[in-house]
Amino acid sequence: MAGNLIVNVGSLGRAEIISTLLTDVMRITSSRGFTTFTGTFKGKKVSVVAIGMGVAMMDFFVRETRAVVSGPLVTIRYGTCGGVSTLPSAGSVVVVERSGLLTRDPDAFAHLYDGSAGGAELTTSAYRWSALAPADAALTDRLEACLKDSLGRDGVSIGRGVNVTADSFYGSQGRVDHKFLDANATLIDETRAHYGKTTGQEDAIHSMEMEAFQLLHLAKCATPDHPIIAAAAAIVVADRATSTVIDDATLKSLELNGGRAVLEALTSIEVPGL
Ligand code: R1P
Ligand code: URA
Repeated sequence: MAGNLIVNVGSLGRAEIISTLLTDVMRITSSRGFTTFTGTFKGKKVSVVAIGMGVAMMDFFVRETRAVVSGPLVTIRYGTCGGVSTLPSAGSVVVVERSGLLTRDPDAFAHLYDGSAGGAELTTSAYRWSALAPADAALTDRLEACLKDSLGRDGVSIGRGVNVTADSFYGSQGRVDHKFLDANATLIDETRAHYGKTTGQEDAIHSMEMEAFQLLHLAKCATPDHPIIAAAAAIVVADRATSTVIDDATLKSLELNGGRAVLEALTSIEVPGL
């Protein structure tokens, strides 16, 4: 059974690495495909849950965890992402201040359904950008401070900014695949321009991944008697402008040391009712 303090990650490997920092660990895998490690960190009960990928899995995680945990739920996403800013590079960690959701509009491609349009170009954007959902401010400040403390001393750069959660790793993250019509060759630039305009900051977006928006959005939709306090950070595994990627040893070190910082943040935040 999960505790009130939860680290959620995508991959089982990352959850296993972070769970080595807990004592008295119990491991459970559910039929949903989630693996939960529950143990103790600095005297507090903490769970680390591997939830898989995408908005739908985050939705399952938040709603089904909420259903079985009483009292405030405090959760930090520690994921990986692509770097889409001029600032963070592969190997840095980005703290998510706010996140938008980038979705593909399937109806923009509906003219292809009867087979007569061939490879016709679209005349309008086939993508939509949501308003930005904010992370919990106090937990985010704590998370940033803990990451700087743990990783900053190894020279890892810690950025902070807007994240974009995409509904796909491919089309909606601007990966051009000539085997599909995705109308996405300029999508990253359009996304930068869109959030640049709505935030008034030219270089507002830092990261692109697939879950953080749903976590922050649902936390804000939680009813007052069932509060959810949520924050997120992500390791930049690939810089989209330069195609630089980090190696496996660097990733594992960022998972372990960043994971320690996430556990520090979760267990040191004061939450009324906990
Ligand atoms: C895509 O490879 C996956 O990596 C990122 C994305 O959000 C998506 O889930 O996060 P995780 O490494 O936490 O899974
Ligand atoms: N995860 C994503 O969703 N996108 C990336 O580019 C890297 C990791």
